[in-house]
Order: sequence, then C-alpha cells, then structure tokens
Amino acid sequence: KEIAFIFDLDGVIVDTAKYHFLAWRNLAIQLGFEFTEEHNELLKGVSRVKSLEILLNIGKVEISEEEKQKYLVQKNTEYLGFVNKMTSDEILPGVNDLLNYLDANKITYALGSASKNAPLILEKVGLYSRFSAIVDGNDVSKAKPDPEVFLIGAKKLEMKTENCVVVEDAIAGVEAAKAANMTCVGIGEKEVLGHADFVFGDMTGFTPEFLNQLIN
Ligand code: G16
Ligand code: MG
Repeated sequence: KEIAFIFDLDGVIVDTAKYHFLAWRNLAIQLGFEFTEEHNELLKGVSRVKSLEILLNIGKVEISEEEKQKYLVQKNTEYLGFVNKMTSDEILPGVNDLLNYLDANKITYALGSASKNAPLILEKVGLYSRFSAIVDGNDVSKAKPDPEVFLIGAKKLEMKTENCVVVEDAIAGVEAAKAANMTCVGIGEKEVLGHADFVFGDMTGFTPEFLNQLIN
C-alpha cells in the first residue's frame, strides 16, 4: 500500500535536545536555580514559550511578560549559536539509510516539528531539500499533543492520515500521532512511549524487514 512518513526533528533526525539543554540551563543559572537533564526531559517536543513556563515553574520564579520575551530571545540566540555550528555529522545513526530507502522506494516524507528553527537545522545538516514538505513551529497554532502538526503534514503530502507513519521521540508527539489516526513509531524507551505502535531504541530499528512489513 502507499504510505508516507512524517518525521519529528529533535530526537529523531538530530539530537538538538543537548543544545536546548545548555541554553535553558544557562538561563536557569542566571535566574538562580538548578536545571538538570531530568528537568530537560519535560521540555522535549514542547514549544519554546511553553518550555520557558515549565522552566520558571521548576525554579518557582515569577517574572513579567516583558522579561519573558527578553529571556525567550536570549535563549534562542544562545541556542542558534550551537545550531549554526551543526554539520551532517550530527545526523543520528540510521537516518541516512532510512531516507535512502524511502527515496529508492518512492515513499514521500515530511517533517513535523514543534521547532521554529527546523528549516535552519535541516539546512545545516544538509537534509532540507530532501523533504517533500516541512511543517514546523511557525505553521501550527496548537502544539503537540494536538494532532495539528501531523494533519497539516498529511495534507501537504496529499496522503490519508491512516497511511501516514509518524516517527517521534516525545510522549506528546506520540499522543499527537495517535490523535491524528496515524501509525506511530516511537524512538526511545518502551516504558515511556508505550502508546506508539512500535518502539525502537534508535533510528537503526528501521531495518529493511520492518519497512517491508509496514509497506505490505
Ligand atoms: C523541538 C524540541 C523542543 C523545543 C521545540 C521548540 O521539538 O524537542 O525541546 O522546545 O522544538 O524549538 P524552538 O525553540 O527551536 O522553536 P521537536 O518537535 O522537533 O522534537
Ligand atoms: Mg522530538
């Protein structure tokens, strides 16, 4: 049957979570509290604005709207410093093989990311032109776990939702994919991404055997 893929970005194509972490942690230090890798888990797949809210909650810090805007710009500027140094070396293991397989089998794919920096990141790692469609944080009004990002992706690919396969590393993303009536492959731990239809530890889980099973 005809299928299409919709990929999340952070945690699936590249590991930008480590750069988000460094930038958020510096902001927390500046505001006088500790921000751990464990805290950072709460921000995965979550929008920038919502991430700041969660971070401020962790530090029990209350600030004005104006200051929030200032810190959002500051965090993103620092984050972009890391992004601008990214190269194709940062594409996660298994991704290139999978995209090559999809191209060879004429299976289209889109990006469905919460990040407003998604096009820049894809450009940096040399994958931008390979995607048939890109849906990012600038295109959606409702963040994951709302299915909007993946529904727009399916529309752009001109595919029925039930024929779309979403690849996601975040709980909110898996929920969004299932709410969109799509097949979901989780990348991470089974205990965490239990609602996904399949879960692999990393992107090398997409073996030719598994892909054949999905297509047929
Ligand atoms: C990514 C990250 C999130 C980040 C969000 C917004 O989402 O997982 O941690 O907060 O994008 O990023 P930005 O500040 O660049 O707009 P995804 O959906 O690609 O995993
Ligand atoms: Mg992600």
